Amino acid sequence: MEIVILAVVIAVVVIGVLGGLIVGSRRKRPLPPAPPTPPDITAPPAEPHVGDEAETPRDEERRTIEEVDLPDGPAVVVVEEPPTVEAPPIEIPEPTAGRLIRLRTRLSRSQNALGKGLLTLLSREHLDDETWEEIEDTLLTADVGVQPTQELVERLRERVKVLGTRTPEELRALLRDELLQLVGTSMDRTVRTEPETSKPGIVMVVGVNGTGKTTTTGKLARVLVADGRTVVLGAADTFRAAAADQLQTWGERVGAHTVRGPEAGDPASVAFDAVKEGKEMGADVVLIDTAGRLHTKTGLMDELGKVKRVVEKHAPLDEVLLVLDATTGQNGLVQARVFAEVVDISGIVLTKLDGTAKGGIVVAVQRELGVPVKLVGLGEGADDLAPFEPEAFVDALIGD
Ligand SMILES: Nc1nc2c(ncn2[C@@H]2O[C@H](COP(=O)(O)OP(=O)(O)OP(=O)(O)O)[C@@H](O)[C@H]2O)c(=O)[nH]1
Ligand SMILES: [Mg+2]
Repeated sequence: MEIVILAVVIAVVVIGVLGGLIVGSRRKRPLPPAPPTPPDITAPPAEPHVGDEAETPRDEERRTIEEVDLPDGPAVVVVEEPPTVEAPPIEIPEPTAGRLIRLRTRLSRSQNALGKGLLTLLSREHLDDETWEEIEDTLLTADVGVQPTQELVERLRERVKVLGTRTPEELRALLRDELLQLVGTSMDRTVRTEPETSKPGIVMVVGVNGTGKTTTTGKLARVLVADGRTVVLGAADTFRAAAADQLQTWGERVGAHTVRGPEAGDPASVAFDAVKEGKEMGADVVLIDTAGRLHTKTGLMDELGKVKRVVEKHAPLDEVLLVLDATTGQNGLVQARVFAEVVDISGIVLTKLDGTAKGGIVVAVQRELGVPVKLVGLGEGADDLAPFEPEAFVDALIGD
């Protein structure tokens, strides 16, 4: 009997020691981060992340079955390491040459609606009045505008008649030629940013809200930096603090300094200071982002006129870029006219051409303002702003 009791005692001790060893070896694992106190019951269950424990750590305090939460109880909250804040590295933007060619697939909507549509219609065996009307409709739907559409159709009719029988290659060449003539190849489309001995190049960016002014200013800064220029940004949109932050973020990415003023401050004085600092720093170019809306009752146009006049106390503006959202089509033209009356626009930036089938707006807006499209926005990416090249644009429209 005593032997039996002794054997049982020995067995218990051995099991105990072994169990202790196993638990002890598990304890060597690093402790999971402490859960926050108290747990937020309203919070949704934490999503598992890569590297998370698939099960509850074994070495947490043992709980009796009554204490264990049912599945709908508070979830185990895993506290993630706070991100360490580091200064972002300065980015090297992509070279600007050939960007429109690189981004040509972004014009696919316009290509399908305009280029391919026209080629298909022109390839019909009999080009009767009805077909010519369809060609006209295609151009109008793509926002080419009434006058340019009529001109194009007239010229095409004439040339097709002279041509007689037509091969697809001949038709493509004909259409390319006519579209190119409509877009225009003789205008100077360089964005004038050349610094002079005593002053940086000064560019002001204007347009109604949401068209893409700040984004364009940021992208343009990258274009210039890629070309080896030094840039100062002027945050003359004082309508909301976030606007200056947005611009500054763009600047920081390429190491460009941003001059900003107090929220709801005077935009003209911020613009003035930006040029002053640009001069003092010996920067090559100062880019001034403006507001599409204002705090004051003064009209936006009066305010922009004032910004321009105040900046011109330093030196004349080299470039006033009007940013137009291509997706707003003909409505954009009405705005464009108003801006053109107040500040002498020297170039147009057509943004969001990636999101529309209305690529014909390039033609319409140039006609309307007599000012060339100099840059086109083809996406939200940092380097999705391209110098406008008529040949590359028309080639993208009619496809390879
Ligand atoms: N798809 C696409 N989106 C663009 C393009 N350009 C700008 N955007 C987007 O348009 C939105 C508005 O751009 P912003 O630059 O803030 O416009 P803004 O004119 O400065 O607006 P306000 O400061 O409110 O007057 C942003 O979400 C941009 O990412 C473009 O070329 N393509
Ligand atoms: Mg803005």
